[in-house]
Amino acid sequence: MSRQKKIAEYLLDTKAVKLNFDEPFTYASGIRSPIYCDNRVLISHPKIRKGIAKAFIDVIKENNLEFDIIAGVATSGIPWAAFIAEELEKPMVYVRSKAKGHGMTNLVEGEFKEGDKAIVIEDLISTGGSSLTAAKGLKEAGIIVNDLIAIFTYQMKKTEEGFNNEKINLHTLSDFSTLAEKAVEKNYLSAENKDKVLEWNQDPQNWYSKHYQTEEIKEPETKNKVLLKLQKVMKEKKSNLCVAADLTTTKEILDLVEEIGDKICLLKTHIDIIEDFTPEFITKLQKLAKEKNFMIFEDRKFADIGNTVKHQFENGIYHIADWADMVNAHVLPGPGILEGLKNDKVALILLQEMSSKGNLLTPDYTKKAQEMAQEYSNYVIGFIGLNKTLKDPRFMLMTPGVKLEKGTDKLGQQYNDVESAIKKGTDIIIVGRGIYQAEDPGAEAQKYQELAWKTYNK
Ligand code: 5FU
Repeated sequence: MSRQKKIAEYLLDTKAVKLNFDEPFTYASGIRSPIYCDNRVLISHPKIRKGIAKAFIDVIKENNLEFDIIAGVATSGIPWAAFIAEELEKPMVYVRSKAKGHGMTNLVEGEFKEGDKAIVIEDLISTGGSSLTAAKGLKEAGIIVNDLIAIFTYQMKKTEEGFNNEKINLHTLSDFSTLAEKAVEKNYLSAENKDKVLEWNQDPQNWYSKHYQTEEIKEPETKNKVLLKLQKVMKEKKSNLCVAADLTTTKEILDLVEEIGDKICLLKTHIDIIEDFTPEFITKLQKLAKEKNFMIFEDRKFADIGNTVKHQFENGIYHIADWADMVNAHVLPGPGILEGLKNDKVALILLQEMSSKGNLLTPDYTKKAQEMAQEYSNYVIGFIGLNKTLKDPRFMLMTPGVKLEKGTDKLGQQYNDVESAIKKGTDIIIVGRGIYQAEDPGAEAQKYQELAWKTYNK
């Protein structure tokens, strides 16, 4: 068996790499993928560990790679670098792909001399970005880097280009296409799905929508009135921006709306986080909505049985049904929740996906939410989600977790940038902290509005 295949077998047998076409994985970036790789588990298998370390050494020997030191990329490359350095009785260093945020900011740890040649050891190449950052760190420290060896590569298009630009030879012990072949041989993957899986690395951003699109539905004869109004407002204001006004006093919210009201099609509220709520607040908000021509979306995320949500929607102190243009709901409780929220004036948005890390809304759940929306299309006008997997003009996709730059917060929120969110097919971006925490929320909202509308209409 070739080395590439043998290593692929190790990866599959230890479940370091998992393939799943039917229920793709979601990366931290929100990208959906049929492959998930966590090579860190490999170090727990002594025999396999030995086999992999030997494969690294074979690559070094077969290619007559010249070097003085072995450099592991922190953290996952470190154990492999250690096994190799130990076996070859050579010095070892390790290198961070980012400088430490505090204290001494050594990128390279261990002893070396300027002009030393290093072979860089890595466990996985996805885009190659972090490996190249590490290699650049070594070069900046005066170390010569000509070769990098990794256990596995996703064989993405831009990887090769990156390595060529840095003039570094990339050697890998195995790769995505060999692994897919081996997975078919071992019945982990059907031959039928292999080609679809292999398409992923050509266009990871759009792979999911391509394969999970349900049938495209033509323009329906009638549409929900709230949806028609929303589409009209969007066109009139050239805005597909929804601002999440997650502030906790009525004054702060009303002040914010004064500043950003002209730039948005939709204002999203969490009415139950307001400390000084009074019915007058609603009157003022509705007046502003009329003056500034935007609609109101109460992000209540109902999630109970029909009878309870009906009370939560219509009664209590908030009387949401009297003032919101739209509200949203989880489909977890089943169709009863949609029955409880049926309303001719207030439209419904269903959660098909969430932006938070580790959420449990699987592709299968998404599909069920879409089926329920189709069944209740008189009331349901859209989804909260990240990927337009249902192309049906009766529904709009609204995406939260958007900022000018990708990132995360400390409580699991995951941000996409405006362009990536819209490229995944969203109709409306929802922005909270990116706008209301800005120094000048009005100016910031304008930036988001212009960028989102331009990208949406490209
Ligand atoms: F359904 C969802 C979701 O999946 N993610 C979200 O972030 C809703 N949200 C809401 O969007 C959340 O409750 C906030 O009101 C808003 C995002 O705010 P941020 O400040 O832009 O993170």
